[in-house]
Amino acid sequence: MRSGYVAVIGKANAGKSTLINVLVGEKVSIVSPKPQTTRDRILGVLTEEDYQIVFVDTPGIYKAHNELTAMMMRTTEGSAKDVDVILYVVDGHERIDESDFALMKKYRDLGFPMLVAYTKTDIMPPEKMQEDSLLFEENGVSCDVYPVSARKYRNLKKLEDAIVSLLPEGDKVYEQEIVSDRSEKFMISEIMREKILLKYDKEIPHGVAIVINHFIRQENGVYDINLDIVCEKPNHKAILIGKQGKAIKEVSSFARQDMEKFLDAKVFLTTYVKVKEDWRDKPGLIKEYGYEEYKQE
Ligand SMILES: Nc1nc2c(ncn2[C@@H]2O[C@H](COP(=O)(O)OP(=O)(O)O)[C@@H](O)[C@H]2O)c(=O)[nH]1
Ligand SMILES: [Mg+2]
Repeated sequence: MRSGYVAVIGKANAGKSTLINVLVGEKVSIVSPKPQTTRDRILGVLTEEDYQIVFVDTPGIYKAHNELTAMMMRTTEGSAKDVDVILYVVDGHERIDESDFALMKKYRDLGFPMLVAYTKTDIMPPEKMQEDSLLFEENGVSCDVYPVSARKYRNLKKLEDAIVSLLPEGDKVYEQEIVSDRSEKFMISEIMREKILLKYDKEIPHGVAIVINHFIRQENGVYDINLDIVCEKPNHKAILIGKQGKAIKEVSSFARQDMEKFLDAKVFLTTYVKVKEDWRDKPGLIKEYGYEEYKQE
């Protein structure tokens, strides 16, 4: 039996969370086309007969501009420390530049075995990959690069096998049926945030936190969920709600449908929009909304 932790690192939006969800086979981390979708360190666990891979999803790497994003960066840094393998994810359809290579080298130099997943190959011309492979050589990044597509399930088994070959011998850390270290309640708040990321633009989704007030399964099996959508400014609240509440109704309905799929049960969802001025710069509020910097014990 082989088992171990694999930190999934890369720039914002590279496709880290999508890749983990597909490899684990269940949604453990939300996904959107916007950077800063993932705010926490989230574990996604893949268990097979003779191996267990514990993927460590991270907020990724980008420039922090408030206390929340600064904390997210520290979480990415901290998560990359106590692992067995680093899986560096690059978005193949974007231009790969020096900063990518600098990051890859930085993580390689930490001394962990490293693999590169070169993802989104489904939306790029095949010749780009050849050009990029020269760039990898020129920049002295000599670790194995696996071209994959999470969306089209391309080459994933090869990547998985390569990861397993780098894991140490050892027993499982998690029980067979566990796919994440997070609670149902956490995933419910994340699903709400995902739908907000998909629907609203600019700073609005990045300034949103979700607070679950009630999460109760009634005797008839229906979940009664009541949550607050906390935003940063009164004008954000107006946009979130929309004309005659149209926008919030729509986004809540999308969220409810996904929650029902996730819980495999009917959901009765009520949402309220609240304002907490600039909460992303207030450590007390950041903590109250459930965000904590990951630190090794
Ligand atoms: N076409 C395509 N899009 C992808 C693939 N993987 C991720 N994406 C998209 O890339 C965006 C960012 O993905 P996400 O997993 O949230 O990136 P993260 O910030 O690195 O975790 C989302 O819109 C995904 O749907 C892929 O293999 N192919
Ligand atoms: Mg992510």
